[in-house]
Amino acid sequence: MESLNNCRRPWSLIVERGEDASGEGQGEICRCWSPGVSSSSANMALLEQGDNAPPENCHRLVLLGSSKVGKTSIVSRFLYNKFDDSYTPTIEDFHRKIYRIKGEPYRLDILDTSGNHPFPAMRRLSIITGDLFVLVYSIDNRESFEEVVRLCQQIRECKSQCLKGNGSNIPIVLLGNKCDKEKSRTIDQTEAINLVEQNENCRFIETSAKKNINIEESFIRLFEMGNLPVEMSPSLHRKVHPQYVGGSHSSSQRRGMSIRRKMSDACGTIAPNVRRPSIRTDLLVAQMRTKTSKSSLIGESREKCSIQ
Ligand SMILES: Nc1nc2c(ncn2[C@@H]2O[C@H](COP(=O)(O)OP(=O)(O)OP(=O)(O)O)[C@@H](O)[C@H]2O)c(=O)[nH]1
Ligand SMILES: [Mg+2]
Repeated sequence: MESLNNCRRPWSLIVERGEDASGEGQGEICRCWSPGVSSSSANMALLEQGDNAPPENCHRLVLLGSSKVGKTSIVSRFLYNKFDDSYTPTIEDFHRKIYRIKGEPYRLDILDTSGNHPFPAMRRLSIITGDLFVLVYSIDNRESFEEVVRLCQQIRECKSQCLKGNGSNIPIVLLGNKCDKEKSRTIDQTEAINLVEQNENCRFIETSAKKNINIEESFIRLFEMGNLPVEMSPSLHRKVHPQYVGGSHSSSQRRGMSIRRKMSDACGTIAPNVRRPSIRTDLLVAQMRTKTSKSSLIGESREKCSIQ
């Protein structure tokens, strides 16, 4: 991290966690710190706003798929615009991004699950608590495609039980990842298209986390399907340090921005050191949503949404 004294531009002093130091970072990263700005009540912390986001603005996105298909790499590309060639198995990773869009706070939680799913009950809990789903297979791995077929089915069944028939509306994007490995392709696009055609509110996109192909597009598509603001996408909001919402852009910064982003007041930050809510909290939230969705069938929903 740059030291305070060595830095020429005061607004660039704060390095957002996970920023790509190699310069590969996704366009402009906006630091809203400036010498005169303090964390006064007028300049309310973005993180606090996120904590107070109304339930309808809080969403959980869950990534599911076989091991090594690239789930973690997709999240890393989306949040940090980074890619790592090495492989570290995930047990479960939880990320939180807080936004302020058109003056309103939003919270996006991202649950990156394990492809090995050693605990089926955990996977079922992930499905119960998810609002939006990213199913990932690798275009060079047939078994991983068969797994997304099963997952699609499992999500629909599980959500239909919990939401009393509304499960088919849950937004799902199916990602055929590693499309940079065309020579090793074993899954034809038509197979994936057939699968999404059998499912309502389901879209298919081929991606490469490695080459950064269609990653942002996939998330934008998912946000649109879930009626979430598309400004949640990395190139459509300013990235700010967690503590600050205010601050201004330098004219050189504004020149580098896309017109769409100049027009938008949206900003967002990755919340540092966030812990996954406890299973009890997850279950309570799921139960609350079940109640809201079909208050007349509470008892039955509770019974059927059990974790097996
Ligand atoms: N060629 C290529 N390799 C990729 C791509 N995405 C991920 N990888 C590589 O594939 C391996 C597995 O990626 P991960 O993102 O860790 O896979 P995962 O699905 O999270 O795996 P689990 O955590 O075990 O479930 C890593 O070595 C990545 O570098 C891609 O788009 N193209
Ligand atoms: Mg992983």
